[in-house]
Amino acid sequence: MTIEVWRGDITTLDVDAIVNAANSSLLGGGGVDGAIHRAAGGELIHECRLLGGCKTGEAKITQGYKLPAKFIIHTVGPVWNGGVLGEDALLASCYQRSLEVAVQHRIRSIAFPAISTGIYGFPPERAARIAVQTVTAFLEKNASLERVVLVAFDEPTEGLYRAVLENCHLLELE
Ligand code: AR6
Repeated sequence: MTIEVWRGDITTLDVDAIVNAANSSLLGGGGVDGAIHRAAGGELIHECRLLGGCKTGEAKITQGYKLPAKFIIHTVGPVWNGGVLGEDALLASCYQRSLEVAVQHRIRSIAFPAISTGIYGFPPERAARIAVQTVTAFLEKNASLERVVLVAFDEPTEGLYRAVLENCHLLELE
């Protein structure tokens, strides 16, 4: 199985689950979080209120409501602080925990936004490497996932993902 890269609005994707780059309140916000809440409709916030928030690096699941996706996995990325507060490990944990929650719910296809690289200020290339490494390592040990899509909202992010994935393949060949 290979990781796919796709550019566009994650809320339109017909996959079992999309991942939301949320904040610890899980009560909505800007960026992709705002887009997901708008597209899913008002019922989502009611279910989110029952979850009691979410810690950075953790993940919680809800229904997808009006989205094509059946589920939303809400994860909370780290705010970039120069890299001295364990941001790399926390971002890796977002991908890892989201994938674990997906497998627990028998999800076979999942799409991720570029967690933390917007409002939370994580350097995009560093984030792309962590995303690809963490997803690749997870897929090597879990056969139940059939499709993982890394969603880029803009062209530079798409280019970063493609370059990082290309490097992975080159490393494998060495
Ligand atoms: N589809 C796919 N990707 C998107 C979309 C979309 N519709 N909209 C934005 N992106 P951000 P963060 C990309 O800021 O950095 C919220 O207020 C965007 O270009 O959404 O983790 C939360 O409530 C960027 O590449 O999330 C938190 O408070 C990526 O999604 C805070 O922002 C992540 O950008 C989380 O900040």
